[in-house]
Amino acid sequence: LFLETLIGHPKFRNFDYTTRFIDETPELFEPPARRDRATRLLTFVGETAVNGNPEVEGRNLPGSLPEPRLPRLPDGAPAAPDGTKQRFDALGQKGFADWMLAEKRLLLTDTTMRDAHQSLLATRMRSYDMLRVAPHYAALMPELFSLECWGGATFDVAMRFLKEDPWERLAGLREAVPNVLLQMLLRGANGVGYKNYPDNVVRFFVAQAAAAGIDVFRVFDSLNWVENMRVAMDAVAESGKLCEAAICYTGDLLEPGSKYDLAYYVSMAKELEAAGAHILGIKDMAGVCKPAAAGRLVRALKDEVGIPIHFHTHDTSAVAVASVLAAAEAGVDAADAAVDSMSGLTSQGNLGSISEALRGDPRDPGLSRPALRQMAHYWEDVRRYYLPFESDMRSGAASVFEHGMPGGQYTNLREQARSLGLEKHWPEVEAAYAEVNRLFGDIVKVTPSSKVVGDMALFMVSNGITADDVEDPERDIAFPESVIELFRGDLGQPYGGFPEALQRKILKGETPLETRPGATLKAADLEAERKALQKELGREIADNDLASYLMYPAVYLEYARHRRDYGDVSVLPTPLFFYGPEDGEPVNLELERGVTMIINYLAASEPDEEGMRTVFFELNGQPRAVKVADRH
Ligand code: 3PY
Ligand code: ZN
Repeated sequence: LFLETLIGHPKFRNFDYTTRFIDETPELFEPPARRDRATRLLTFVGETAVNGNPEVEGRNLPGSLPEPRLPRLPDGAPAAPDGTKQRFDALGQKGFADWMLAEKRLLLTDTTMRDAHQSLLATRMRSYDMLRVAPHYAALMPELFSLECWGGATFDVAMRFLKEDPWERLAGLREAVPNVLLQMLLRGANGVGYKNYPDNVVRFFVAQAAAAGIDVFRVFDSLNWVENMRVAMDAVAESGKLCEAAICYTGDLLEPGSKYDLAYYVSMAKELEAAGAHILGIKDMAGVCKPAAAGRLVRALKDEVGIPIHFHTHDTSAVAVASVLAAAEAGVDAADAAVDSMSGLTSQGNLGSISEALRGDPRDPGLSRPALRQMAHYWEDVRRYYLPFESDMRSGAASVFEHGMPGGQYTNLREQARSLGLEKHWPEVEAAYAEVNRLFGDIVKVTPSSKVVGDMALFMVSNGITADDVEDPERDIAFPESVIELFRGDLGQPYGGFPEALQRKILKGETPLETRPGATLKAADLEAERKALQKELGREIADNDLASYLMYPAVYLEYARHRRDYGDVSVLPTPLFFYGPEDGEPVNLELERGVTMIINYLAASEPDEEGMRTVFFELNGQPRAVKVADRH
């Protein structure tokens, strides 16, 4: 049958020609490491043609995917007019912070390339779609304060699921956007991971990120424990970049008797200022900072601290734009938003709408209306590629004021619940999340503490365990490992401490840590780690690779093996990467600047006795084939 398909194909009417090329391409049968770059990529494409990309298996798939509408670059306009990057380079840390304070405009950060897709699309946005539009940002949006484009969950997901190098993404963005500050989210002592790392690993990571192009580091701690932020904050300050230290907003400061009240936030903000922050972040990761609370908080902080303030919120309840406008009214210096078509729901408030709401106002952010519109078109088209990762949420939901789940966690936890067969029990999971928060003593919930609360909520719902059972000293419970670690102090100390009775029950006699974990974690021997990795992979290990490995050893090794076998798959357009090739639709790939190749998928054979299929392509007009194991 496959011969018929092949012979029938217009490109392959000459049968001699097709048989000869198999003899002429012995590299097909060589081990992956020795294959040339084109063959490795073709093997990956062949894999998706035969087996599909496991990342989208069993999910909703999009229909036809037209080319995205890229913004138009006006003829003769500068490619990158001076922006905040040039200003920062000229003024330095303190001078730049003073400029922010003096600036009338509301400065806006676009989170589309980090938090927006982390919160809407399970962090699956590929570098390809970011790098394509990056030069348009440089040309058309130089008035932005920053592009949040790195850190948070993107680091892990890039390697684990997208099989691409987060450092190459950053280098590409830096090169394409030389005029706007690039911003990342750093989880303090947890780096871009889910646990506390040794101090020297955190320092090493920050130094690499600064060298690779990050200008603004938003640093937070998942329990708002300033002690756990200092190492990262110092490392940022020493790197010469901007340290934006964030207080994580939780609960409702307007509610009488709230554990996290105005005095709490003001005191934490002063600690962060004294610890050397250049900018103060208000990180409302769940989107529970109501407009009136945002106004009150910003006014109080403007009175009490002397550094600029940057407000971050989520639109989970649909109130984000109102909160941003209230913060702007109260004098906040900068705020976060996402391009229209990537805003709303668990993402940030709408960049275009915030800009319009303030047009003509003294706080007008000064962004170009046509540029915003074109960006919205681009991301609208690109978003369709990621349909399999969309959550089922249709509207904002005020239930967030009860559970307080971070926007970046909501869709992930929902997905986890689905995989455990608990989709129908989602309202119970939300309720359990709120119960667990109460049991844990009303803690700050943001990565990784939010993950622990989520683990416990799923554990309770799937095992039918109630809050009373958890608190009952007579009832033995096999707590999830992450819960034991939290109560052991592995993530640090929560404000007000852990509830003692529950801590005793969870730790079963083990003594909890009360000091900063980084103070006792053994320093990593960086050069020994590098040597071991070099041996394992049989190649030189650069600082960036080492930093990835130190954050995620197993994920990095798996990624490195994928890269060795298939090459740099980030050059593949997203539809090809997720959904495989379309018959007779040549695809133009840019392997690196000036090096392109055109691949045209033709056909795949039936499996042979060993279950291998031969996949036939044209590569730059020449026939090529690769062998792929059929996994079905
Ligand atoms: C992250 O840490 O990834 C977050 O987005 C927290 O809000
Ligand atoms: Zn966020």
